[in-house]
Amino acid sequence: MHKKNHSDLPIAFTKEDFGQDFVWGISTSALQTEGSINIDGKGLSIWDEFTSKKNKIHNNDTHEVACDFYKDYRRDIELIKELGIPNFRFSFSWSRILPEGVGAINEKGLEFYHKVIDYCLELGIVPWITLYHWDLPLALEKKGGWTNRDIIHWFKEYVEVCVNAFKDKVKYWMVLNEPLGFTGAGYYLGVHAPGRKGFSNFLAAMHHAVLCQGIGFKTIKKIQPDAEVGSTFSGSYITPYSNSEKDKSAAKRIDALLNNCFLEPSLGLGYPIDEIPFLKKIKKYMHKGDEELMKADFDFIGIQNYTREVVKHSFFIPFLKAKLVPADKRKVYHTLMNWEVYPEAMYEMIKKYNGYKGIKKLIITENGASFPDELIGTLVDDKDRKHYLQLHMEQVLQAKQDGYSISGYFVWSLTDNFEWAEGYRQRFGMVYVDFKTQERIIKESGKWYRDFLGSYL
Ligand code: IFM
Repeated sequence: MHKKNHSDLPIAFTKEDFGQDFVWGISTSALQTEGSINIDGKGLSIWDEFTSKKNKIHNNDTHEVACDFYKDYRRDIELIKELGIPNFRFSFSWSRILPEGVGAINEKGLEFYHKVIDYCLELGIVPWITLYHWDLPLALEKKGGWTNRDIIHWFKEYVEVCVNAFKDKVKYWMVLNEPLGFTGAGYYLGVHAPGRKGFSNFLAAMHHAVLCQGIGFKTIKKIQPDAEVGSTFSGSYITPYSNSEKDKSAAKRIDALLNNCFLEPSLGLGYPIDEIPFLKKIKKYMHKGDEELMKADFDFIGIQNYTREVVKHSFFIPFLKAKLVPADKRKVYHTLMNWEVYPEAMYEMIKKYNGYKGIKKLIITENGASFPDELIGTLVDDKDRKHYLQLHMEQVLQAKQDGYSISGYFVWSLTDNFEWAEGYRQRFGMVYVDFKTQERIIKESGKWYRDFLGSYL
């Protein structure tokens, strides 16, 4: 990792600069934090099976305990309170609520989320719920998972159960977390659960995820018309490696694939087939009336930006003819994930999504960084992360001051947690977790965020 030479930056902005109504928060997910993967009636998820296989996860780490949030959710909600963060975004585990994905409800699962939400509300913290953050019930994967069109019925049933159970307590719902992530890594590259590969799996999964976005939105609104419903998308700023026409057109294709494929159909724009012609193969999975089902008049769109990607033409990559040039190869400052630290990407993404007419409200639902944190005595002096967050928030503010609409910002993440195939080596938290003892230590970045937010709670 190239070191950035930064001292403590005197930041030139305050929370007030973002305006009274700006939403500040922190994000986590069920699978990455809860642990307790098969107790109290929970069914297995695709990740429970995937992590039990050898050499799928760095160091063969598993999420069996993770942050032990299931057993001690109070500890982390109290930390949110201590940090003065007014909004907490977390997800429900589908297989904790419906162990077989459909059918019998596990009352203990619902009871757990009632306790979590009640405790948030008691401490004055607003819960923001993601319905699907990558942990499909294993029973459904056995029937084809996201590649089986029946998922539109399974998902609808799950959404109905959740919204009926929590409509009196939850106002903010997000349908999916980063659909490109779970379809791309899980069904195309095979590096995430369920470990399937191939282009047809990917296209089928993509189309069904897009349908679920639309159906999920409409289902929530039908049950709870006054809910604020959104969905979240990964958004990386894309630039060409050189000024050559080939690199420029490769960058356009990657931009369409990474940033537009899941969002544009929900806005009624269909798939970006003009930009990526091979996407027309997705029509094979489309039924009459799907264009309408895919639409969702979201109240807000969540953008999850971490970096930019630099794209080069590549003759050898099938269909796309494009590849990403990793940050270390470009010798630029990067995080432990090998993601370039490029704060202007945040500005560019806000600008890009402001260009869509159909977007009503834009919120940064994730931004954060993994660095090799060191616990020295009782201190984790994570200057790099603090600096990263400040620079990105500065870009959010700049975009807002330049007239782009942007209404909120959530940090990923509260605690260090299970970073999917990377296991525990990637620490994104503002709170350090000793995974042997479950001890928590607020990092310097967390203390800075607390001071920045002031006395919200
Ligand atoms: O940890 C993930 C999260 O689950 C989805 N967005 C990106 C984060 C960092 O990789």
